[in-house]
Amino acid sequence: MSIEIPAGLTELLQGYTVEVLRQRPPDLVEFAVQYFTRLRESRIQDGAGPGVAVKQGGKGVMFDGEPMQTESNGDDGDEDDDSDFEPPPPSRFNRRVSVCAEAFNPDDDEEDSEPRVVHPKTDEQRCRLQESCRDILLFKTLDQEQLSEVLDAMFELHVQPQEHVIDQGDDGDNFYVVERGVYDIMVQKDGVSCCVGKYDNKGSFGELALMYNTPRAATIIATSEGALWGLDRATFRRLIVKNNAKKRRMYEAFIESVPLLKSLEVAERMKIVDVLGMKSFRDGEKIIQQGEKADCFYIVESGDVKIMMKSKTKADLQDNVEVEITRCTSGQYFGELALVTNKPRAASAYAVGEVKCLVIDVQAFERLLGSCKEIMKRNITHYEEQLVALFGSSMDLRD
Ligand code: 1OR
Ligand code: 1OR
Repeated sequence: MSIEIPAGLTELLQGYTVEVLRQRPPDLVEFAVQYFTRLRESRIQDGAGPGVAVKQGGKGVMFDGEPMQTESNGDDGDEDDDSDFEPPPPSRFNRRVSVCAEAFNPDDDEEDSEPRVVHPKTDEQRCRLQESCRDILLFKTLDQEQLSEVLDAMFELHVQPQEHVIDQGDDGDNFYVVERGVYDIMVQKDGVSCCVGKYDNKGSFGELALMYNTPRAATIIATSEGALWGLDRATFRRLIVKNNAKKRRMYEAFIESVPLLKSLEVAERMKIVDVLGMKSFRDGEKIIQQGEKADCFYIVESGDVKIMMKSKTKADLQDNVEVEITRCTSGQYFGELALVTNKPRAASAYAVGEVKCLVIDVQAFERLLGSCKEIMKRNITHYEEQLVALFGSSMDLRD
């Protein structure tokens, strides 16, 4: 008996498998529905007859990539593929109609020939944009050229109190950087909407749906008048997602070796890599200031970090004397205490020699490091013991 494999079956299943491996969707069946629906649509559009409407591209079978914003440029059908072009201003929070399992081969350079999205800006706008993006971790690992492409593509938006910038469950259209304003993060659980955090005049959101092709995971509501910078989905995927593939290669081995993260699954560790930023510090540079509000967490990649605390004794306080309490070296973390306790930074941190740190913002910390918190809390208990030993006081670091 011989079994005949229908023509195209292998490529068809291979295409789906490659996409699953690339995008790691949470629900394989749901993803299959999206993938094959998109495949059928692209076949109809191409006027292709029966067969497999997938394109052999780069290192795998790929869907045709999503067209960039030219799509909405209906009457302007003859753009030159290599030239920069100015897309029409994006409609305000226009929602995408459907989630599609668009392919992205991060190692494929083909997309470099796609037209760039450019929203012209005045010098004053550019200054504000640069200032808003200074601490955006997702941009920290881009090279100069990629960063300027991102900044060129960003567009300004103004929001009013109670305006929903993102609604949970929608498809992802843009990534947003906060210039000013306060935004509540609402997550619906069992039909009840809870505020799980906020962006207070800084930060960024909306990366998850664009990175993983998933519905929006939270609702973001402006609680004040505010200003945002948006980055369209196509540019985000072309530059940030491509860069994430590089980040995974660079940090995979290191992240695997970090004791704190040992208890996580590989996929969870990779999600940390996707959102982390890298910061370098010169010898003696202050990384954390005791008493300040905290918005991120650090893992030492190389170099040493000195943790210094202002002494509790009255005489020392007057002189503002800082005492070295410990050092962190490669693979160790610091800056978790304020995030776990919701208190100001308990100590200052300084670079000893050249230091490189991986940085994770507070929202990603909350979202991704939940299962590591127990380990951190155990270690915080040691801080408290040491505090008593060093200063003879039993200040409770958690209050
Ligand atoms: P997005 O594209 O899914 C909503 O659209 C955005 O809210 C999301 O990307 C994140 O950028 C942002 N869980 C999920 N998304 C969050 C969260 C969050 N916080 C901010 N966003 N959690 C809160 C962590 C403080 C976990 C809640 C269970
Ligand atoms: P943070 O967010 O409060 C300062 O910012 C960081 O220093 C803190 O998180 C910890 O990660 C780190 N007490 C308080 N903070 C400490 C301590 C510490 N050690 C490291 N950090 N100790 C007791 C105080 C005398 C421990 C001494 C070994």
